[in-house]
Amino acid sequence: MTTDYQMLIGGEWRSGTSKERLPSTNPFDREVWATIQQASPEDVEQAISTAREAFEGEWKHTNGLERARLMHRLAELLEADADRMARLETTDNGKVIRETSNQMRFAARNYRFFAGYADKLYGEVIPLDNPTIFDYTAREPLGVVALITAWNSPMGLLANKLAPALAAGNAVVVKPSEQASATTLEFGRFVEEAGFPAGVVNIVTGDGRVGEALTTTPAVDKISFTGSAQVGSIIAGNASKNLVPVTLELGGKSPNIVFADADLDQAVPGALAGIFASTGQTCIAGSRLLVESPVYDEVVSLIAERAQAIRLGNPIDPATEMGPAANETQYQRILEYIETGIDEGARVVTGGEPARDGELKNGFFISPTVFADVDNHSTIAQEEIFGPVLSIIPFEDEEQAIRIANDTMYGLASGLWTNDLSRAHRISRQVDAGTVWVNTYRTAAAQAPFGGMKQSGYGRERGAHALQEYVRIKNVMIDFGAEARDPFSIRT
Ligand code: TXE
Repeated sequence: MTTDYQMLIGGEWRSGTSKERLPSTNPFDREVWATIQQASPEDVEQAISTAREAFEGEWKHTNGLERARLMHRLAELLEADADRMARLETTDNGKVIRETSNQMRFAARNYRFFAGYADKLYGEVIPLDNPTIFDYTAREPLGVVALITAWNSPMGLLANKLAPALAAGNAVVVKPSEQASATTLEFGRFVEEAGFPAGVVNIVTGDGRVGEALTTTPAVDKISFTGSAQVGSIIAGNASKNLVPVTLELGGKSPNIVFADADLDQAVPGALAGIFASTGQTCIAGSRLLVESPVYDEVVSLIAERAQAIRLGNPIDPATEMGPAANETQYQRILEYIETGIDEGARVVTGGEPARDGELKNGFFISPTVFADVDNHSTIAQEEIFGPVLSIIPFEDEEQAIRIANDTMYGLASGLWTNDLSRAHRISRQVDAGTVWVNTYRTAAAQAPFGGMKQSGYGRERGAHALQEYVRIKNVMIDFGAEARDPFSIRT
């Protein structure tokens, strides 16, 4: 029996007016287990206009303390149901349960973090040259915000956007990826149960056409998107026609740099976490491993040995370490990149093919793949594969490491393994990446800002900086001097 999910528009669960449905496939067994609605342009328009009504109505007058209370309640509901939600997400996108379980709790943590800001959106009092003018700033919500997410971490990506958007007092229309919409829709139930006014959070589903309808209209005040650089660029182009501001969290080709002085007992698991966690389907994947020549051979063989020992299996089993690719398109795409790597002359150290043994036979499984002696200018070192495929690249010294690290169009994350404190500081400042991890990788915190440089996007998520993406600044000047002014000269 398949579940037929509906959409949340204006506080009501509805089918789409087009009657079109899209299947949700479990990537472990390729069974269609649910269907989602393909929203029509009219459905999207309706969602935007109910969000507008909700914003202009009750929500605009809901104070920060009440918004915080609702957000804490939302976090509580998610925490209480985290195990079920994790199983659902694992069924939908194939991420291993140990990862989705943590992600649910981390998502809840983010709602709590931003709830703390809801009643602390202070402005500033600014002293001017003119002592009779009282000047202050106010941070106001933008209005209606469109939030578009990808399939790899639906609930995590949503929290990055929805938590600061609600804390700042906006109403939203959410569109999850057509490849994994279930948890976002279930989360809509928590929104209702928490007591948010109807229409503050709307959820529409469907493919890129729905995203397009949401991002080509002047009726939204802001767009926040996580997905590919290609679609990010289309959205920024469309939004620019209406001068709608955009926050973009796009892909990466992140360098993970191992120096010869590093503690390899930490660096090797760090490198594995960077590329094989979540089957490499994360924007922060450390997909290029740069290794200093004195330890190059040792690191290559340690990584190969550990990669071969990774336990592939049903992602719903807590013992499984790596699950399948999330969908057929992604599976084919990863295999094509592996072919390209081989054709371009990189050395396959391990993997390089689908994994089909035993219970893996029906899933989109690919063996953990390690390429060594990769040329940084080759396709597999430049393009985001979004799969369990590591490119290892040797380097001779710091200067060359930085040059290689920065030689891609992306700039999302980076890792650095060294016991030399000065070098850690030096390199951290020279790498073009929104996040630098030193002696750790894939570590996240609600308080720390996250986002890209170069074609990895712009704007920041998480941390206090994220609030800035969802407010507008107003400056107010009040003249309390009694004197009449010269109307023909600017007053300073
Ligand atoms: O992403 P898309 P896909 C990268 C990764 C992956 C590739 C493709 O390399 O292999 O992107 O994944 C909506 N206007 N990342 O195809 O197409 C779409 O419905 C507006 C990196 O899933 O970018 C979905 O909700 N919206 C990334 C969302 O955009 C449109 C995470 C993302 O889809 C649209 C995922 C349009 N014209 C993939 N077309 C990361 N930053 O972590 C599609 N969408």
